[in-house]
Amino acid sequence: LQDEYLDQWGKALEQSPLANQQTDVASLQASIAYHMNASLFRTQHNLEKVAVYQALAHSMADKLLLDWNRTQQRYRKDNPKRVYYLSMEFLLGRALDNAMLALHMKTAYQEAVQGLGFRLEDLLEQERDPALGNGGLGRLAACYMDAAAALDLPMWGYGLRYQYGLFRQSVQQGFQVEAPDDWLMRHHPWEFPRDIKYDVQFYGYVATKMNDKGESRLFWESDHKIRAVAYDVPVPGKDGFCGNIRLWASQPPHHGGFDLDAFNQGNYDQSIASLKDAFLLTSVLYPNDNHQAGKELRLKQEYFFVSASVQDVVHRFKRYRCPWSEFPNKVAFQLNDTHPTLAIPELQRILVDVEGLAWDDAWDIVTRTFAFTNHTVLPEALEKWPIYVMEKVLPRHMQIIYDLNLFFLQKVEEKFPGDRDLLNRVSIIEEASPQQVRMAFLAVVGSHSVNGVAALHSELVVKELFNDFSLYYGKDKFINITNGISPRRWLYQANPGLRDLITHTLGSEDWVADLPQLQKLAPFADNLEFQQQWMAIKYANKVRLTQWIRDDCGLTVDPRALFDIQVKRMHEYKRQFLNILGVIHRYRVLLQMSPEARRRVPPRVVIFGGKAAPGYAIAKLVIKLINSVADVVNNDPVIDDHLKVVYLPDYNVSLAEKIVPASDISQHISTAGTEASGTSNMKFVINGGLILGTVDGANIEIRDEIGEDNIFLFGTLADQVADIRHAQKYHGVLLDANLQSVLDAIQAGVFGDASIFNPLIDTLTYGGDFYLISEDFDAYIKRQNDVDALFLQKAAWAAKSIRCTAGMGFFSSDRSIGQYASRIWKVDKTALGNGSTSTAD
Ligand code: B1H
Repeated sequence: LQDEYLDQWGKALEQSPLANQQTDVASLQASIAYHMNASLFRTQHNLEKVAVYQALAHSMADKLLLDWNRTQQRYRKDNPKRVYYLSMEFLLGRALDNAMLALHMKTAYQEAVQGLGFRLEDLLEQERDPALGNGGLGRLAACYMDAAAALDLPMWGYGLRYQYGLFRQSVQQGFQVEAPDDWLMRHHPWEFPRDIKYDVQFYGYVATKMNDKGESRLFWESDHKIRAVAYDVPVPGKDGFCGNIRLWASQPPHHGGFDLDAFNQGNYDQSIASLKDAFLLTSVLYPNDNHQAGKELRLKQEYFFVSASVQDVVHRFKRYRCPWSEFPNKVAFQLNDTHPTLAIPELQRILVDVEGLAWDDAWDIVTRTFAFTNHTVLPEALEKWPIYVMEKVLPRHMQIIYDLNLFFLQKVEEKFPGDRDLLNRVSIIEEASPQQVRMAFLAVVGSHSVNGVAALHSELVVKELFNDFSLYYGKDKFINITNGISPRRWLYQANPGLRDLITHTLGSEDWVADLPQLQKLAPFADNLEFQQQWMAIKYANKVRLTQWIRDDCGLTVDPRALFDIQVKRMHEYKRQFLNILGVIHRYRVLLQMSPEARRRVPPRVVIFGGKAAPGYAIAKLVIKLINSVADVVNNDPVIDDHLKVVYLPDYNVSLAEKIVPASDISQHISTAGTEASGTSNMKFVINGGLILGTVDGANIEIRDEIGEDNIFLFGTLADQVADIRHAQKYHGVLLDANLQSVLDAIQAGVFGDASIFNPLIDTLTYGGDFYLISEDFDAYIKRQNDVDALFLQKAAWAAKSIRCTAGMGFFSSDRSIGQYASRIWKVDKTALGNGSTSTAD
């Protein structure tokens, strides 16, 4: 467009309602009423809460859109180095509350909707929680996008727009029942479809062809194409900054997927066959946490996602007509685990086959562009793809991987001559039957930096997963960046009571952007009046949770009891089984006590929540056991209020926002060395909840920050686990005596039909107690008794609670993202506000 017209567009926008949004209550009401009529095509004569929520969301989104456009326009002009966070999962949670708080408009909107006859709290509950992730890995991606937006860092997220998110869970007869999460069935005002499309191909064959320069090149051709279309999701930042997540949806490539010829011949199924293919591709998120299912459709999802994203980034890069050698100075790709690793051979393919670069030049660009975050050392979670599947779905990529591997192994051979065993160990191709591509090795070889997500985990990554690689590349390539959480969502938004007390005490809200300031709360830890205010907020949060428990489970619990919470995906390594076995032990001990003795034990409410992967039978059986125990304990008149067991169905981000601020104790009790980091541990502690945990993942750094006295740690250490397992193999498992009586009770039918629990009990005996439940049982029970004892000392408990929050400054996602920016991406966040970038570390 010529400059004069550009100017005219600018002026027109300035005159538009979008640029002239007022934030007084009457204007906000006007904007809500406008959207009710114009965007939703409804009137006030037929109103449901959900419609008012949608109108309100539109009104709020208008304000974000303006920021979005301004921010992205600035990047386009300044062309800074950009970061692309590639993740198969973004567990964003609800958007409206978050956006209103980020733009400081919640109070005004509250008043506005009140004047229109609604309570803001009720409207916020109308929003469906977009569940485009499984657990910690997906939520981390969301916290990182939030931090980048808050820091004005030019980072985009790329992901998939699954038609169905993580399944919705209900409990029937104590068993988990799954239903599809049809989150898009209702209009969702927080995504913006774009006219941006790329075709992605699968299958086909590789041929030799001449390119424009008369050189012979390999080309990958296929008739099987699916189109990726972009949906943008705004990420509210600070001071008018707004980030972006671009999610790809699959569509048929041409003519909307309709085959008119087939239709005319009466082949109706055939006429819409490609439509079905395209619909299926991004229809559903695979519901596995820390487990690879290895389905061909998943591989196609992964490639679809990275191909569209890489095409989009290459397209953006070419707009500026920079030489290819500049690519790593303008682009950083961060791989959120191995799921997007195909981006590495994909970029190599585009550079060599399509853009005509020499192999080595292309590879140099690729390896300077990619960095890889590993999130797990569990063998069942490490992605491997059979070569016969790869060759069929992605024939050219398979060739490229073979070549990369060959050149890599040649270099290893040069450095360590004659070590065939080593070559076998580091080969990207695993010589098993069938042969497999080790995606984690491909990610290491194609990246300039590899990081783990907590100190212990990063140590295990170097020592165990990638030991040979660290010898070859040197230690510097392998670093640690400890996970962080968004203080905005997990304290500011989720716990308004505590937020206000902190702000009042510290004199301003500056702590949100500078979390180490929380340390200034420490001097108040022993102040009685402050303790009372602090615990009153905790109590109010517990009351709020009891209401949810009543509504969701029909169970009444006493908010004065000790709230003991374990909410996370159901997995054997996370040991919810240990927790419920401990509950049974407590139940039996309470039954044996005199009424006087019982009254000296603080009453407890033990709360569980979390989904099991639909195919994970043992994890589902633990859910059943929890519910069976709850049935018995909650209805035992002798026990009365001394112990209650709650299983909250359909645990998700918005439920977490209600649960986390209400904990006295939360449990993070994975077998040492198995939980890479954990992030809910951080969320609980920052909200003044104490934790009972193992010496694992980020628990260790939390202890280091808040002090040994303010955390209940127990159990086997990571470096002892292998020996214990080894010993079990030879001598079998000698069950702890208390644990044995707990198992006896289950098998005697105290909690209903015992036979269904046999497979669960077998995991402790047959083949060894792999997760060391028996080994850790006694230490666990003793630590629980310490918790009881402390809970009776109100002031001592309150002081520890305050010290917990005070010590959590390190765990802001802003700190994590700052470290990624300086150590890996080489973008300097402080230089970005005025549009420039720096490559200095
Ligand atoms: C984590 C996963 C994961 N690690 C495979 N790995 C998946 C692996 O769909 N899959 O195939 C999905 C998820 N998730 C978690 O990442 C760790 O268990 C946590 O300890 C960690 O806090 C979190 C974020 O780093």
